[in-house]
Amino acid sequence: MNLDDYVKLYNEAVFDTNRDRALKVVHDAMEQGVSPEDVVFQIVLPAMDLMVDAISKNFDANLAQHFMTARIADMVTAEVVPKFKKMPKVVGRVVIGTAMGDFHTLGKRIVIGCLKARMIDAIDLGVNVPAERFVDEAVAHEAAIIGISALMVHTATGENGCRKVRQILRERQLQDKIKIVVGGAAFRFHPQMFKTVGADTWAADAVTAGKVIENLLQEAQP
Ligand code: B12
Repeated sequence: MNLDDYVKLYNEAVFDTNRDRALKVVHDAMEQGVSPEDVVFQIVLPAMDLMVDAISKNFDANLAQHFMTARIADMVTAEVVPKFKKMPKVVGRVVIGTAMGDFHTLGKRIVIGCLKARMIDAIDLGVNVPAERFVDEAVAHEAAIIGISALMVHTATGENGCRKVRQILRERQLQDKIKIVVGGAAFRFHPQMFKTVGADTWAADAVTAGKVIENLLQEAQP
């Protein structure tokens, strides 16, 4: 079998939400000489892209499929990346959590899977995160980006969410050092809303989040 065969088998497995089969495909591929780098960049990340297209453009995938694709990507990259010939440089660090008052977790978890697959160190702050904690944790972990997930209009636009994080960054004169990226259903329903709540940018889905955050991190580097 060649790389294309493994790509096909892996895509089938994640679309079937079959974690064990997906992991077996990866293990078989590596036993047959596919490099760990090709596993991540030719198999796992393109499968995430396919899934996002399936869910957002063609509407022929569901939430469970999306979720499992990201979870499997997270597992595979955790196992395979340490086997890279040259350890890829971590692109940067992000702290990410769900806004105060918001307990929705799925979107954030998927985003974290995608970030890790892109060698971005993502620290999960959990749900219902107070604004001060976003900033304190970003400073403590020297993260260049705060990611805020908000699924409800009031947690996206309310005084205890992104607006307050922005205010604290301003008060502590951290605006140039730490950027804010937002996402979640509330922002998907109103794509310009990130500006009114004081975020630097936003992303509509986890794959785009990975790309947007990677670009921001690269810009932030001296
Ligand atoms: C599943 C769900 C729940 C589950 C949550 C389970 C869990 N563990 O997460 C349960 C049942 C618990 C729940 C509870 C509630 N929910 Co609810 N829920 C949903 C639902 C159906 C799907 C959300 C979801 O997981 N989507 C799938 C993920 C993958 O998508 P996503 O979150 O958008 O994330 C993607 C992107 O947005 C982006 N992204 C996400 N986060 C981030 C962060 C960053 C930094 C970036 C860059 C990108 C990014 O990437 C993700 C992956 O591609 C939505 C409807 C909807 N259309 O979104 C309602 C919805 C969000 N819920 C809603 C409401 C009202 C509630 C409740 C108040 C209901 C109630 N009366 O109790 C409670 C609130 C609880 C609370 N305080 O948080 C409303 C909000 C309405 C509004 N206008 O504000 C919605 C929109 C449903 C509706 N149409 O009314 N909910």
